[in-house]
Amino acid sequence: MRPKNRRTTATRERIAEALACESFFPITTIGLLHNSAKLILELTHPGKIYAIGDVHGCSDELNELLTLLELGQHDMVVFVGDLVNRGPNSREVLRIARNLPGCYCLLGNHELRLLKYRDSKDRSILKDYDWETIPKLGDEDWRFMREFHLNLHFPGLNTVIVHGGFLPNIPWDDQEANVVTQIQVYNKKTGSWGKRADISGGESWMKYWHGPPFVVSGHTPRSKVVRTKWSICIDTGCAYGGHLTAFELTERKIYQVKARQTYVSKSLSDSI
Ligand SMILES: [Mn+2]
Repeated sequence: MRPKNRRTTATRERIAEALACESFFPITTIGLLHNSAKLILELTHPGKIYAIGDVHGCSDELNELLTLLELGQHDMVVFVGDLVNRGPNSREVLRIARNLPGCYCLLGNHELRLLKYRDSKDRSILKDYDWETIPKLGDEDWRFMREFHLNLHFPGLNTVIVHGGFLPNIPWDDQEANVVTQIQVYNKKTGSWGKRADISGGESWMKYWHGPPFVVSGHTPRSKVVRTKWSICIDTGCAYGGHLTAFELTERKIYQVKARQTYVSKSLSDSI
C-alpha cells in the first residue's frame, strides 16, 4: 500500500511557513509532483514497510541495518527524519537514502533548521554540529532535504509516521511543522510543549496521544523502544552509542543494530 499524499500540498505549505521565507518554491513544486495520481492511488502494497529511527550520520550502522532487513523489491523504507548531524557521516547517510529504491524521508528538526538557515542565512539559529555538517553537504543533498515529507499516512494500517509527535486534541494532519518535528513533551496544565529539558512538568506527548491513528515517531532518544497502545518511538540513540532501530509496520516487528561506538556522550533514559 502506498502512503496517501492527498494532503501533501497542505503539509508542504506548512513546511514553507516554518521556513518563513519566500524561497519555498522548490518545496511547492515537489509537493505538486508528489500529488500526482500515482501517489494518491492507494495500492495493495505487497511488501513490508520499514520505518527507520534517527540515523544522525551513523552511516555504518545504517548499512548494517539495511543488510539485516534484506529488502525485497516491493519493500518500502521510511526514515523518520534527523538523518544528519551528531554522527560521523551525514552526507553518506543522505546519499544512501537518496539511492534507496522505495524510500521516503520525513523532515526532522535538524533538516528543518538547516533548510531555514539555507533560506534565511541566519547563522544565529545554527547549533555547533550544524557548522560541521554544512560544509560537507552538496547541492544534491540540499535539494534532497527539500523533498522530505512532514508525515506519511497509511490509511490501511491506520498509521501515521512523523518525526517528533503530535499535540493532543488537535487533528494530526492540522499541526504545524515546528510542532510535529520538535515536540518531545507536553504540559497538560499550561498547554506548553517542547524539549524535555525546557518544559517543567512536561510529559511525553505519547502519554496524551490516544489515537487513532497509531503514530510511529523518532526524535526523543531513549535506551530502548518505548510504546503505548497508540504510539511507538524508535529513536534508540544510535549516535549516543545506543542502537539504530527499524519498525516494520505490517507485522509490527522491531529490527536493531548496535552502534559501533559512542559518537556523542549522553545518558539515555529508558522510560516514556
Ligand atoms: Mn529530532
